[in-house]
Amino acid sequence: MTLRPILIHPDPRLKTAAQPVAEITDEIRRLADDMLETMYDAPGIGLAAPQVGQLHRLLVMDAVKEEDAAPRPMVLINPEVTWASEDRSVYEEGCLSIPEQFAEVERPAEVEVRWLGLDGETHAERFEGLWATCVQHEIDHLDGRLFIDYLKPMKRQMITRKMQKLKRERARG
Ligand code: K1U
Ligand code: ZN
Repeated sequence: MTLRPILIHPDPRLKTAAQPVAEITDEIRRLADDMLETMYDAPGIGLAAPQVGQLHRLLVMDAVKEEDAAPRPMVLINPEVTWASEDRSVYEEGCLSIPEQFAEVERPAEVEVRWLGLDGETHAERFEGLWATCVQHEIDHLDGRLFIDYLKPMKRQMITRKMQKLKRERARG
């Protein structure tokens, strides 16, 4: 397994809708393994393929909160939200592509999602709490949408400028 560099906003690949995965190949299996390792290393609770520069509809997540609970690494290929609750919840979101910036985002409190697993089977599950927030945040990445797109333009612009500065500093070393 290999750690993959995470793209930092602004980057055109983070604004591009990803393509469905047509076949589960060794390349896709390797990408999923690398993304899980990259997510745990970051650390994060989710990661979408465009964040590592791969425009495939694939995401990984593990939103287990309890420190002593067993991890639950999940790989979702071609995920689709099939139902969303009318109830909404607000969570202070972060993003590994927008380091150290957090903002409240309102989303459906519960969603049902259908996806293809690495086993080639179709899976479906209802998510709530942090899992629901995370899976919606990651599916947004697959559609080229970032959590800052839900914010007022001034706040979004302020965060984007901070990220441009961060990228300039990182490039200088
Ligand atoms: O997609 C990403 O950039 C990953 C992102 C997912 C996410 C976080 C919060 C709400 C919705 C989606 C992160 O994982 S940011 C890091 C983070 O939230 C975290 C890191 C360590 C422990 C707990 C949380
Ligand atoms: Zn993100």
